[in-house]
Amino acid sequence: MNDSEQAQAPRPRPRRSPYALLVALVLVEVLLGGGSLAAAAVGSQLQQPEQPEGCTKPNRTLQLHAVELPRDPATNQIRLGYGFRPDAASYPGPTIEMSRGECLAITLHNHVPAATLAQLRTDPEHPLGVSLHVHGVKYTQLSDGTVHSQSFVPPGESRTYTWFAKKRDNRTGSQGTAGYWWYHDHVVGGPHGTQGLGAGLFGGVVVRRPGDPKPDRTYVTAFGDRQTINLRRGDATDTCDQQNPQPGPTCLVARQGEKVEFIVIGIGNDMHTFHLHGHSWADTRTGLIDNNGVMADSIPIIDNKTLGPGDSFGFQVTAGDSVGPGHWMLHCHMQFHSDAGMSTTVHVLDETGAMMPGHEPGDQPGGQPAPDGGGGHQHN
Ligand SMILES: [Cu+2]
Repeated sequence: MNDSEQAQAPRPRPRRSPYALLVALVLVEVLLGGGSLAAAAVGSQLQQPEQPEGCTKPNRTLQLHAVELPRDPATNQIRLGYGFRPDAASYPGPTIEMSRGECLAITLHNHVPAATLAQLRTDPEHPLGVSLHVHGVKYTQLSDGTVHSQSFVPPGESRTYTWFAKKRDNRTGSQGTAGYWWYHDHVVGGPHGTQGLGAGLFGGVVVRRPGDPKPDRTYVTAFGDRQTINLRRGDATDTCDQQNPQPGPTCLVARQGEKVEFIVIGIGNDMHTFHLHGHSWADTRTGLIDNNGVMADSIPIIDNKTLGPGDSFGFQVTAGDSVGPGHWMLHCHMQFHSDAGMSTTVHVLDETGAMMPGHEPGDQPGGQPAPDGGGGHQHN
């Protein structure tokens, strides 16, 4: 039969589809009191495992709070943060440290007002809530932190997420989870949490193996859109008090000789290159060479690393190693990004804790308020 014949032929009677037949069968089954097929279909959704394979029961619990913070003074954008306490929320949120083999139950409490979440919503049909989505460690779909899996937290409610820092298993080929990762919202504003991320709901994760060196302090630097480090740029990236510097998201400070750990995260839409002055590290899982200290030429030693959206890496350096105290720049090495203010300073204090002269607030380049208030993507 060719096309024209088909067009003129009487249309065959529609056949009952196999789906319709299935539905009818289920209906009959349910009406007769069996209902086993329907129950199985519902049950498969309800009976998802809460813990990933290898974790029978969480061996640690943590409380995490999502709150609204004061708006960004430069752009008036909404700011949200995670914190171990509601009054200690920040962006980036607190670094979540895990030991290899550990199974962690994190209860997320959503204190962000519904009205704020509604303002960030891009589609009026999208549900209001926040979530916790993690990279690198193991979790089941119930801890995915997404809308489609219903694993988010409506305003005023709480939900527990289970993360497992699985150990490497050479027998099965499971690669393990040690290293540097990150967590973030995946729900605010839309199904990818773009507005939640842009408002500040992200933080670093590190999984340590037995024997991994512990740092004296850890800093997270998230490189994002509009030439921002931790959603700030220029002077706003560095608010260190020169006389009494207090470590925090906008004051990267360490004493000479301290082990300082950096967790570097790419958020948003742009590519970046992370560069730290005066310090270098091995391009490995931890930034260290663990081959009994034997230097292997096959492992690159770097001081600059390309970072795409969603990427994370980390490393430890000895502050001021071979170079002494000072004001060491940390910046994106895409030149127009650093010129626009994507730059901050790591202050290495001397052994007495004093800051070297030669750095005044306002020394950062750029620092003009980012003109785009809507989380868009632009170069300027
Ligand atoms: Cu950049």
